[in-house]
Amino acid sequence: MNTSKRLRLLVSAVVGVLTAALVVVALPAGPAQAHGNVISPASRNYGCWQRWGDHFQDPAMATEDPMCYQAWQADPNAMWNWNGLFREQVAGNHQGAIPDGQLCSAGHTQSGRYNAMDTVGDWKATTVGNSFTVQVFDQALHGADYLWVYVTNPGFNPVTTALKWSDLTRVAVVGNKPAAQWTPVTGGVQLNIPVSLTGRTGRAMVYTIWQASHLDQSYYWCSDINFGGGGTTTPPTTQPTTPPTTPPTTRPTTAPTTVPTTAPTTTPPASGACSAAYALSSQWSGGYQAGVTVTAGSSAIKSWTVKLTYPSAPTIQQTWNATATVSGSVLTATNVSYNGALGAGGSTTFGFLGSGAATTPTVTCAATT
Ligand SMILES: [Cu+2]
Repeated sequence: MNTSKRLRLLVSAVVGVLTAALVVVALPAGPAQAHGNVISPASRNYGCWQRWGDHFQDPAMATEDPMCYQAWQADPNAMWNWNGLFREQVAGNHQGAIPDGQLCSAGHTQSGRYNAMDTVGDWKATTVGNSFTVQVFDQALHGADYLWVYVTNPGFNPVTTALKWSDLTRVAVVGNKPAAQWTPVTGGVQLNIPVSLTGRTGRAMVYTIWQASHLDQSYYWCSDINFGGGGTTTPPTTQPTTPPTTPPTTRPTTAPTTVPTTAPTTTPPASGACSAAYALSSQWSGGYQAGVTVTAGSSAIKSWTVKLTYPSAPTIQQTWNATATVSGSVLTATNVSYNGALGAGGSTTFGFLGSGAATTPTVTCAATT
């Protein structure tokens, strides 16, 4: 993924965090949230989030991208939590855990949050050659015990047919791969898995299983592809823009779901250096997740420090994309090696998990130039 794309994703992520504020989701007990997805060829929910996350209430989605539209209506959290499509305690028995017809929702995982991923229809497909690359993004540096990549068999048509295990042939296997052996990218690490087939044309699906290394946590993603007849596809950097050629087989019958929004607490740039915006991403009984967007002022910066001042001392369990310390009621977060330098007006995000009830901090940002 190139830099401008990734920047666009970051911007989308920011919008996602802001618009997802106040959406209360039930999270499983455990030390960490799920963090990862197949970004190319984009999985169904990652692709929807990528294409529509920054304007998800645009009515054009209903006609331009009807499968994403039905999915957003079914549960917007399937997109805001684009990195959480996983199951736990499967013990390697993926086929036993996930029934036919439910492969794209990981067997209705997370209380059915991702069920709309199973909807049969004309999902946007990424055009690939017979040799292409599956790009897995690991936001949480879990690494992998293994990754398996499947492609549907010739003749399978995802536009009309629900996916079954018997439709799939495994075409790539990656063994144990600690995060340190993945490629560092903004916000995490990435692994490129080459796939090489012959004689394929037309629509198909890629099914990727990522067995993360930190727990018995297995991720499952459906990516729609269209074999364009070419030879090798270098990892695509743009999404297809062709609208669907047939109407969807199921039409949404309810009004679009509106995600509540709140304004973030924002401070103006301090002496032109940087500003920071706090947003609550989600909360549940006993904890919450929050994100902070750091934006450089009118000139580039080399590093940043954000201070979050709370009414009382916060308890922070985990932080990503920043190094954080708590002293009294102040959480001080500084950049990590890869996100300290920002161009003029550029931004980055960091996040954390907190214990207890979420309270809103006041935010300040300081930078070195
Ligand atoms: Cu995780």
